[in-house]
Amino acid sequence: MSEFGRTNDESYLGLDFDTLESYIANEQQMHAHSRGLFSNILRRVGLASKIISAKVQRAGLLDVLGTKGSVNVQGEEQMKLDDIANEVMKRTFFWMPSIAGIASEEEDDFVAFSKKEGHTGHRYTVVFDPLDGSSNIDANVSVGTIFAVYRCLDPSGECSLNDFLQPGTALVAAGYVIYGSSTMLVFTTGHGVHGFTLDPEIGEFVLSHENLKIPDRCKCFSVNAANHNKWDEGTKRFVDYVRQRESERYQETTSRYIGSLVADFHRNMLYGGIFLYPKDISSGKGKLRLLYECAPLALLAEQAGGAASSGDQRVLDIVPTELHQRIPYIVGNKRDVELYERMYREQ
Ligand code: AHM
Repeated sequence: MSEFGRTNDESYLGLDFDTLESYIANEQQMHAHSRGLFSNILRRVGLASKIISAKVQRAGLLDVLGTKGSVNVQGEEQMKLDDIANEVMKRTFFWMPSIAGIASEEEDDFVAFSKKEGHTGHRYTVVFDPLDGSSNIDANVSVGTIFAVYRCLDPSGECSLNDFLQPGTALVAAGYVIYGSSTMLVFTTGHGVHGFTLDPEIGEFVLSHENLKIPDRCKCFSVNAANHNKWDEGTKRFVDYVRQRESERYQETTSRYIGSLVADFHRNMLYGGIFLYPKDISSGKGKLRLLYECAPLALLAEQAGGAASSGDQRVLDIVPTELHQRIPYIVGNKRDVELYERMYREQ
């Protein structure tokens, strides 16, 4: 019983906790000069993720699992869940006067929004992968949404490609939503990483992980081992070194790979570990996209005390040359990422 004569459960229901909304309000009060932009972006992302989460959970029932263009029993054309999530995210930001445009994994080109009448404030662009890992969805595997925010280079000008082709060091916010056994929103605005879990009973995101830090141990080792013969010698050496489990650091390491980036990243953030998607030596390219997958998660990793690298460069320093650019991606504990970089350089 608490001092109010309630059980712990009742205490939880008795508002002794922070919701996304109360957290945002507190943060805004603490920063007197805040114009509330991030507050609004986070509110909107919170709302969008509730909509996407509901769609993901009802995917089988809603009959949206088919591929685009396929027809359901009523003879209606089905929309892929990726496309639904993309529309939700696009419309989320379209209504915000401060957002100049978006770039999405599901759009060939960036989408510029027309200026809202009377809006004279600063303008931002948002990049996102609306439903990462969606090829796994038929098997009920966790999927996620990744997002990040850049400041427009010329706030009073038209939204252009260059507003998106900025390095991760220019990011002003980044985050992801994981649709798993529960739905969680995890984000950073450059002051630590905070995680909110959606309580379906009350329909609110509740602060569950304040100031997340990646534990300094390599519990989880995540790589698609079937690609072994496509890797460069440095990657092979690193992977073999970890798998031998001779060094003290890797004696308790276990192999974990879901094949859904947000889920792999989220687990490693909580347990400690390293995720690798190295380049394929025949194409010389990685698989994952710099702008809306690698850079946002790299900012979160660094804010949580970790690191992210392409092997020879810090991911946040890479200046994109195209919207859908792919890079080799190694992210996780700083010590493990640094060891990978050393072996990559020495090959
Ligand atoms: P996609 O853009 O085709 O959805 O691929 C992205 C996904 C990531 O979520 C995941 O980390 C990776 O592809 C897994 O790739 P693989 O199946 O080659 O291991």
